[in-house]
Amino acid sequence: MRIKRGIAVGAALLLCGGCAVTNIQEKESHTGMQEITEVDESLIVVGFSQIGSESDWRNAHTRSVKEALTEENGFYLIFEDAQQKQENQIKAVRSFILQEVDYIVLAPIVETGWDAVLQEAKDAGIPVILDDRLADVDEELYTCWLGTNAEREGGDAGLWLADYLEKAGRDEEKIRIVTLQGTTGATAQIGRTNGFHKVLEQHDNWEMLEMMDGDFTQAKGQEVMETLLAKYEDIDVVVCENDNMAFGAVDAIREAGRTCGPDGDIIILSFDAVKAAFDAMIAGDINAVFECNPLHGPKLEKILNSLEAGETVDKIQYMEETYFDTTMDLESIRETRAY
Ligand code: GYE
Repeated sequence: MRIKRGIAVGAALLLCGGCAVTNIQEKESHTGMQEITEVDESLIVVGFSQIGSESDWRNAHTRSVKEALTEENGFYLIFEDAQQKQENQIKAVRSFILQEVDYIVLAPIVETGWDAVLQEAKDAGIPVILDDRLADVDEELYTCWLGTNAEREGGDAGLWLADYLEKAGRDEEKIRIVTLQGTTGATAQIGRTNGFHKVLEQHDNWEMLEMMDGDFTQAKGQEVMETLLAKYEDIDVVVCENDNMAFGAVDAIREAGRTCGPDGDIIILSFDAVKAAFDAMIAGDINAVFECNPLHGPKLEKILNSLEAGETVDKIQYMEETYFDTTMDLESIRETRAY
């Protein structure tokens, strides 16, 4: 167990005198005073830099991690929400290093820009677990990564579309597609775009009219869809790189007096499969959703316990995922969804 150095520790040591607590967490309070938190030495201290709360998926992910890394389970979790800003994540990681946490869990908003701060964590001897999205760094700089196979998800969406169009007798027809992309440079954006494009390239009659960044949020998804609807008269398919952008797209389509879903003019494909996406499929607004499982907490807990026991863990760990469309019994599946 590490002990913080510096002024704060001086104060903390005076505070706890000869007590058994040896791990001390400290942060600036709103008054500018330093708050000292005494952490039981048996707990594993984890600093988690979360991206933000941009989507239903993200909120489910946060809940899952918080529910797993509890004191009852042997953890002391320091949670930092970066409000969708990489600079806040870098600050959070640096503060975790200063606090001498046992492990850092980082969900990197985009893949680039992490070399320096992850090198600092390595130099401090703190293992880093990348969670959800990848960082484009030397693989020596992180212990392992847990997340989704976004490229496979994108490919599955493309294959589903090909099959759907064929069954509808539209496999020779010109198909005009637009994409509402996730945050540019994020693993989920890169993977889903690339995976879908691999299928698109095999279909000469499919045309990608335009791809626009909707930042994984409902508001931006709606705004971007409004722009695309004003620009292109004929749109056959909208690929939404997450559910919340799909909800925004559906609103924009409705407001423009257009229709979507299995009985409408525009096919909507989405990713995540949060509960509200089941409602949208049941309502006939979205055609198919490619699942991305946010319940990382239990797997993360397992990884941390293995590392703590000195075991090696798989460098790359994928979540299990499937897809759902309106031909399925969505009402009963929805009942079993945890998010
Ligand atoms: O699909 C989206 C979220 O990185 C897989 O981020 C994650 C994505 C998820 O905001 O809803």
